[in-house]
Amino acid sequence: MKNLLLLPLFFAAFGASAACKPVVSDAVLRVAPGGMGMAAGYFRIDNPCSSAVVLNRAASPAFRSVSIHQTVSVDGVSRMRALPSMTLARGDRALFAPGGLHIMFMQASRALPVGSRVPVTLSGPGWSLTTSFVVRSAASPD
Ligand SMILES: [Cu+2]
Repeated sequence: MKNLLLLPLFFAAFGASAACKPVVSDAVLRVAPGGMGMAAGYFRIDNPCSSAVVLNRAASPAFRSVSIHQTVSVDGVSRMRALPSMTLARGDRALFAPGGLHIMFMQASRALPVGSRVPVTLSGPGWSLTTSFVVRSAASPD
């Protein structure tokens, strides 16, 4: 009986270890119109871990170039710039959404029909996570 009571404590401790990963949800990939092989990735990322996590790499077998981008407004003109890394504080979350943070996909190596899924690996020091991104057209409202 004593051992059974200790089990949840063990898992709680394990969840807070260095192997803890952020959680990605609502991942979509919006393909730019015109067949230029470009797309933007949007999702929500939560850090349930007991320490900060750093995201500094994104990759996908469906694209030759993948990077973390941020859209910023400079003198009223919105521009995209590459973001070498982003840090999520303990318990924090970030939204990758149009007009802000996004994953920039370029040079698609295969067709990307709407509704299909593309694996994307996000990673940082000490963690790596592969998520299925659902392909949407850039014009779709959701
Ligand atoms: Cu971009």
